[in-house]
Amino acid sequence: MCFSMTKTLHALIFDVDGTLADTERDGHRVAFNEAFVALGLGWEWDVAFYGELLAVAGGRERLLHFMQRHDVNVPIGQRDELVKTVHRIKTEAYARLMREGAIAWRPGVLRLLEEAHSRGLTLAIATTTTRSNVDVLLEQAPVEGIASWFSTIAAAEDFSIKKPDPGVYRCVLERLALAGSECIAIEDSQAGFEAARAAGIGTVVTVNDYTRSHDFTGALSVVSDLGESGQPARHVGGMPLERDCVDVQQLERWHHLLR
Ligand code: XBP
Ligand code: MG
Repeated sequence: MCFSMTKTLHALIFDVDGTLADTERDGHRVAFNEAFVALGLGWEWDVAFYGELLAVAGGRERLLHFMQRHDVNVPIGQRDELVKTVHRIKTEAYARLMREGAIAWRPGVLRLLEEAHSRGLTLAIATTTTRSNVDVLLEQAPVEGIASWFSTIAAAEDFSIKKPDPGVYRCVLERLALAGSECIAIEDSQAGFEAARAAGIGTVVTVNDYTRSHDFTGALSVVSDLGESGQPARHVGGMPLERDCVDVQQLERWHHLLR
């Protein structure tokens, strides 16, 4: 008889921005631009330029980086205060955009969450965004009570250094009392993938327009999205996709093959 020490898959840990929904281009970017207008700053971040700024995780950090790298007429001593003001207005604008239904959930996310929840897998969120942004997204989900499905949500307020630092994933693992090897992370960006990997968590990546050129070497699998019935996911890299959609059985198989 053969005994093995293979670990069971216990939890799925989801990133938010770019993974649950394409919030960056039509959500965060638009909200920043609204704040710039409200404050008469005369700045506008277009879609391509915002893609470059996404190299810096976190809205406040991104804005400070922008001011440091570009010829903006704001004295250095006033920048931290301006970042706070812009971010407050931006966060309000983001919530309004979400309530207006500006952003749809990405294909297959709600399907996979429903399946995983019904099969008793632990669900969690690990994001660098502000907690209220997560709450408003979950409130707007077309599935009642979805927020209660998540055993823990770690957001910007819960750790000090943002992705690719593994702090947010370590925070989730500690709260769940699980090892990285018992979980799979679902991410969309290189920074997110590196954060999960550094916490010892195998990662499935769903790329988007901002992240498809990122380096995901070492990810369990890289796919176009999680796939819906009639709208199959496309395999991009890593372990092969053996069905039309990324479902719990496929995740368990990738997780098993990793060990
Ligand atoms: C993505 C981010 C976020 C948002 C902005 O995080 O970098 O910071 O762009 O949100 P993730 P805030 O993909 O890890 O969810 O302005 O609230 O920081
Ligand atoms: Mg992301």
